[in-house]
Amino acid sequence: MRKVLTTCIYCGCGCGLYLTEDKGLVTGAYPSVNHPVSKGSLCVKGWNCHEFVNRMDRLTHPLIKENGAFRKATWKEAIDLITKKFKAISSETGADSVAFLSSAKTSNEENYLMMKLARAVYKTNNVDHCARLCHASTVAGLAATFGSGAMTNSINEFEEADCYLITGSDTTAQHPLIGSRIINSVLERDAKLVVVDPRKIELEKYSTIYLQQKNGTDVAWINGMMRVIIEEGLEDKEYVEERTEGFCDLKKLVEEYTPRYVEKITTIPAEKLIEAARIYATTKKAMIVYSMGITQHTTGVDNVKSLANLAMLTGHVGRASTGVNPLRGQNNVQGACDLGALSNVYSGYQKVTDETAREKFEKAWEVEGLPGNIGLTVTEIISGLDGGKVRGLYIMGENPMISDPDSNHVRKCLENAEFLVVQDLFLTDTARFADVVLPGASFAEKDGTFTNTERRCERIRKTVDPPGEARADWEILCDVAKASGYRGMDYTDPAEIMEEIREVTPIYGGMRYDRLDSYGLQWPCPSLDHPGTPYLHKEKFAKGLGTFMPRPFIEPVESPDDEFNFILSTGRIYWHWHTRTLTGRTSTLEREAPKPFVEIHPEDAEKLGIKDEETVKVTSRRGNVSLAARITGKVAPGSCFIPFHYREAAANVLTINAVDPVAKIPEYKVCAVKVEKI
Ligand SMILES: Nc1nc2c(c(=O)[nH]1)N[C@H]1C(S)=C(S)[C@@H](COP(=O)(O)OP(=O)(O)OC[C@H]3O[C@@H](n4cnc5c(=O)[nH]c(N)nc54)[C@H](O)[C@@H]3O)O[C@H]1N2
Ligand SMILES: Nc1nc2c(c(=O)[nH]1)N[C@H]1C(S)=C(S)[C@@H](COP(=O)(O)OP(=O)(O)OC[C@H]3O[C@@H](n4cnc5c(=O)[nH]c(N)nc54)[C@H](O)[C@@H]3O)O[C@H]1N2
Ligand code: SF4
Ligand SMILES: [Mo]
Repeated sequence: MRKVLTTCIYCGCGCGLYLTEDKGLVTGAYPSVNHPVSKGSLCVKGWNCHEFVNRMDRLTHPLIKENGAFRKATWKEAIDLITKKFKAISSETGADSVAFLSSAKTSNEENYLMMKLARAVYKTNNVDHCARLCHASTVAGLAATFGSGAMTNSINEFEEADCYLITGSDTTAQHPLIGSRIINSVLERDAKLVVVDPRKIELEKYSTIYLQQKNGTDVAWINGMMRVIIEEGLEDKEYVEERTEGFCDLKKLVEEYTPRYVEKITTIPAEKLIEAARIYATTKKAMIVYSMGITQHTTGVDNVKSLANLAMLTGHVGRASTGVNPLRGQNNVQGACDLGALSNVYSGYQKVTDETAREKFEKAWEVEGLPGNIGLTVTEIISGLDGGKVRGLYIMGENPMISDPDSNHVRKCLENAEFLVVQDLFLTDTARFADVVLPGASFAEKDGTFTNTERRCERIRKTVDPPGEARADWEILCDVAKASGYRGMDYTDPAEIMEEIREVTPIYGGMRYDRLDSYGLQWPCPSLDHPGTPYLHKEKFAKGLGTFMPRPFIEPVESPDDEFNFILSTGRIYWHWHTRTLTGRTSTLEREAPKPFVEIHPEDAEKLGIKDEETVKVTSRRGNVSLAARITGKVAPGSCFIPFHYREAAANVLTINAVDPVAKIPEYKVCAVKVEKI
């Protein structure tokens, strides 16, 4: 059996694993022992990440829809049709009538090419991807306060921290190799663990103190903690003085957030808030860890800024085992952002609105007239299909029919799309609406790089050939560019694409393939002799002084009322991945979690006369789903939780398409529903 070192396709931990190959098939996966993240372990998804690769229902040929049905097509036919349509649309109604959705499942090189195709060939900044649904608020909030939107510290630094403040991250389920480091620290080194989450997650069992807030009230408790810290003189005065600006404004704003006032908004008992604030402020090496519970709100950017304020106030940024650590979700969502698959930036976060940056990319790509207007974001692109603002859409490796908010609205938009291309491994619910479907090669069938949550850019390696005529995304994108008349997208392999990325992207300047060979390098890595950067903002912040950005508490857009009297929150479980395209085709995972459910508190179940596992109907202003009730004390009375993995009872039928005004991220974590016995 051949063994090939590569990187896990699932979460942002970025574990290093070996795929085994026998007679042209991937037969298994097992962990690298020396890899700095996996260190000989994987979670259950990693151990089983090879299975979907071999499934018989992989897409193996391009498909073209004719009279409502798909037929097999040749690559030439499919690509000619795509370029003909895209060119016609863009010349008829302008460059911004076409749009591109890139993919955090694909490689850095592929994301770079997707944004190059949109910008250099089709002259539009309408290119975006699932980071918009995920950590867009982090990128905006941390860039404003610290000057860089990335996780400040590294995964191995979790092993040395004295305190963790975990909020809105179900760490053991969604980032298992980070979760296990936290548990080990608590059990073996007596580290303190503060958990703030509306739902009793696994880590609650290990916590020093647990605060259960009402969903969507984070700014209030964070401001409250800062008030306690200032009142008790626990702030790091020297740090605030030397390294930050705007403290007076912060002090003034948080004055109002007394523990009693915060209790009224959040339901967190005042004494608990005070105790938690003391623990975080007085430990030397304290790490803030957060994820979607903080970002997926109409106040997502405010939430992130507030956490950044808290960390600066206590001097917990710029040292090992401290910092503000947004755990990035998809295997390569960090990389997709770094490489510019976002509507406002080129690779390396160089702004499309900056004339110097535009000139630089015009020169590098040998084109003229790169657009300077910020493009449309994911939900704006999808909404734009209805009404014809967006007439042509090219989706690579995303499944918005299940993952975007308000599915009934999404369905209408996809139905009304004038011309839709979907490039995926499987015929997804989104692909069914496409005019052209292109078969991509999976992570096991191509070379490239992924960048994990700690900014580590690491290799993926081809282990087997793709099935049928499926091809690597980078090859397909190059062919589309060529057929569109552009000569500047011709590469022999991903290493050559990385050479171009290095030239135009300062933070990736030193990422040459031979240097990434064993376990990768962490950006910023500006030159070939640079060793990479484990933690950020060491002597000064990326932007010089860190800026306090105090924010007042604002209610979520939709709160419970007499009719829709429950708060619904949506998220994930350990066994499944997003729209279940991959994990639903993996027998062990599917066996453990085969069907959709809604978590309801025992008190509510009793009031409604609902028994465990009984089918119930959950309705919001946008639609309804029927699914099994799971009665559990994990959720608070008056709230319920549905994982969004299951197309059979898709949580997004219920969610609201309201977005943060700055980051444009949807409020997946709060909407109002009613729950009924059927
Ligand atoms: N098994 C598995 N792992 C995954 C994924 C997957 O699909 N499956 N997806 C990956 C991706 S892309 C991402 S982005 C990450 C997401 O990882 P997480 O963010 O950890 O996952 P979620 O389940 O979305 O939500 C996290 C927590 O937010 C809490 N929460 C809900 N509302 C609020 C609130 O108002 N405030 C606060 N503070 N917390 C709240 C929930 O109770 C939950 O515990 O996971 C990654 N890892
Ligand atoms: N209600 C609710 N909705 C949510 C969230 C939530 O918490 N609640 N979370 C949001 C978040 S954080 C995220 S990240 C999004 C995720 O939303 P999506 O990105 O839409 O979800 P995935 O299921 O990961 O879709 C990835 C697709 O890529 C395909 N794929 C895998 N590898 C490759 C490849 O190499 N090439 C190509 N071409 N395709 C490939 C897979 O088959 C799959 O169809 O969902 C969001 N939606
Ligand atoms: S922790 Fe994440 S990267 Fe590691 S094996 Fe599990 S899913 Fe893969
Ligand atoms: Mo995500």
